[in-house]
Amino acid sequence: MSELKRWDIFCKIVDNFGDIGVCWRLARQLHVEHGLQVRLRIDSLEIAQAIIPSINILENRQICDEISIVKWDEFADFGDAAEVAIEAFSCGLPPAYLAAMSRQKSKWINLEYLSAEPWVADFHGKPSPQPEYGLTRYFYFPGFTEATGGLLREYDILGRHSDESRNDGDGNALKVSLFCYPHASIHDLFTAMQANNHVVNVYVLATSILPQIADFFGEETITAGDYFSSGNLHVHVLPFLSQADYDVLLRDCDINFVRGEDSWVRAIWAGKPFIWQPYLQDENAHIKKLDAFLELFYADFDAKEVVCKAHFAWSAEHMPNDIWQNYLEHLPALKTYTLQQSKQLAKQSDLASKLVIFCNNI
Ligand code: TRH
Repeated sequence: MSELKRWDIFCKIVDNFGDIGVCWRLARQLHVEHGLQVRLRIDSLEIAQAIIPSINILENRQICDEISIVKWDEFADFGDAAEVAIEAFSCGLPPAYLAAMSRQKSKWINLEYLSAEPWVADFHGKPSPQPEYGLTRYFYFPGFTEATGGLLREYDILGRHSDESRNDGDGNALKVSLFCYPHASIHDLFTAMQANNHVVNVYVLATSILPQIADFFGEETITAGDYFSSGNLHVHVLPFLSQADYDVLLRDCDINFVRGEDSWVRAIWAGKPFIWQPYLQDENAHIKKLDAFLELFYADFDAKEVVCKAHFAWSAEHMPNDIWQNYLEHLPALKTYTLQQSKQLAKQSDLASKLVIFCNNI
């Protein structure tokens, strides 16, 4: 049980949905599984609404699913600081709030981005004194080993697998979900799928890739609910789902294309083969992240090269026919291996539980 009851999470939405996706998941888990009072301070309620549909964008203070949501802008009145302040992804805490933290002697955590790179274990938990405020800022690194801050995972995640299966006619057809960045070569992937022997149902989530999908099928625009087919490729355009419904889709598909941070972790918990596209970074830092993850996750997989080739091709904005075909040939073995890895990782303590212990100990 945590002695520290009041927690504030500060979230600045850089772009996309990863920042708020992670913060919302963490906020809910700290409340539901650890009984904490959580206040989530967000700079853009409009973008957050995609992840928290019950948000009223006109209300600066509100409660959604038992989490207090506060709009964070230059007019915000911070009042008292919480006992623990989580600064998500080095978003920077406002000076007025830091002054309140200083009076309150709050704990200050900087939640970092997830990476499987080995250096993470050395930096996780390191203090950085901030004499100006008489506080210490701690770096909290999520990660894939016990020496890191762990992965976000609800306590019952592996028990959520359902028997329900998405049925679109052909029971033998492969089911693939597609969530990727607009620079990915959807054209290559669809061309490979179209010509392949396997019938494929692709579930495209309505995001910024819709123009590329429209382009492939020679359409002006497309929208959620649309369906297109060509050769063995069948494309179903789905609306942007709730996090819970997206999890169901991931569990239900045979292969999941995921990206960024949170959908990547959810694909792991879904226990199904997946292809991860890291968020583009300067100096190819994202390729180092990809490499480190592939080395760690597929270390004991016989056909590791096949999976690596598919990942590197996808991140290099290609998906040649032969790479896709080869990937599919190893799908049964990959399915068994991915589930086994998912169960293995789930044996480690989860991020929220480790974070609570960490904060109570510093
Ligand atoms: O949106 P992202 O690309 O976010 C990225 C990364 O987090 C990256 O590390 C960060 O630097 C950058 O943003 C600013 O991908 P990610 O992390 O997978 O977040 C997507 C969230 O959206 C995740 O919580 C799952 C959720 N989601 C849904 O709820 N419904 C959907 O239909 C889909 C496709 C996603």
